[in-house]
Amino acid sequence: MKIDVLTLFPAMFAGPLDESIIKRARKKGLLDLKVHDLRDWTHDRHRTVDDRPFGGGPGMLMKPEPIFEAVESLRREKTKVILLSPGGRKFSQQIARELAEQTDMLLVTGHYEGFDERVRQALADDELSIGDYVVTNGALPAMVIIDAVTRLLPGVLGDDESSLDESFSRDLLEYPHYTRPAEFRGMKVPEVLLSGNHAEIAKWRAEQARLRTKEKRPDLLK
Ligand code: 4FV
Repeated sequence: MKIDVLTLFPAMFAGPLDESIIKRARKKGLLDLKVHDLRDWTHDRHRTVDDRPFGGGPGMLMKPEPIFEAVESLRREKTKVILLSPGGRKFSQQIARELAEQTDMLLVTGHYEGFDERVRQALADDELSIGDYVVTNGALPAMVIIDAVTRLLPGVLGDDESSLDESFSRDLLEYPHYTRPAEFRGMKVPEVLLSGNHAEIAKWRAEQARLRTKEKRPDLLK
């Protein structure tokens, strides 16, 4: 998969996407990630990307021109242009699975009070929000989406890492997990997990996932 990111903070991407599973996916060529500085598509001495809102009001807005020029120069035939903003579809594991089918994405990240509306109208194929709260810019939302999608790409997770039986894979929270020691500070691992009876273990795990979801996230059961 090819992912391009348009941002005012390219340095924020150094680190989180250079470790562990994502680093390995990039090395194996399963993810071709490029981060682009929006200011590279400005032409004035101050490399201006923002301006005051028409009609007044607090803060600044992202100007359309640099974003249009950047997207039009980075976009390829199959590119899905995705805007990151609080007004977008609420990102979820289902959407992560959906995006993992794509071959080519361009993530446009915001800053200040957001985008000039014409960016949304004329450029965006989709708009995503990572949640109902406001962050300082779209870099972290973009990294969350890149991480959640990349780990679903075939060949990224090794055998010992699986996305099959995890939270939200069946709209249920995960069952409780335990590892050695079988007893820790008087806290024992449930007997069934030590029984070797895989049918019983599977039944217990399914029951636990359902109970835990009912208790903590009943909205998922609807
Ligand atoms: C956001 C979110 C988000 C809004 C103003 C950046 C900020 C500034 N993006 N999911 N929640 N963006 O808060 O995606 O432009």
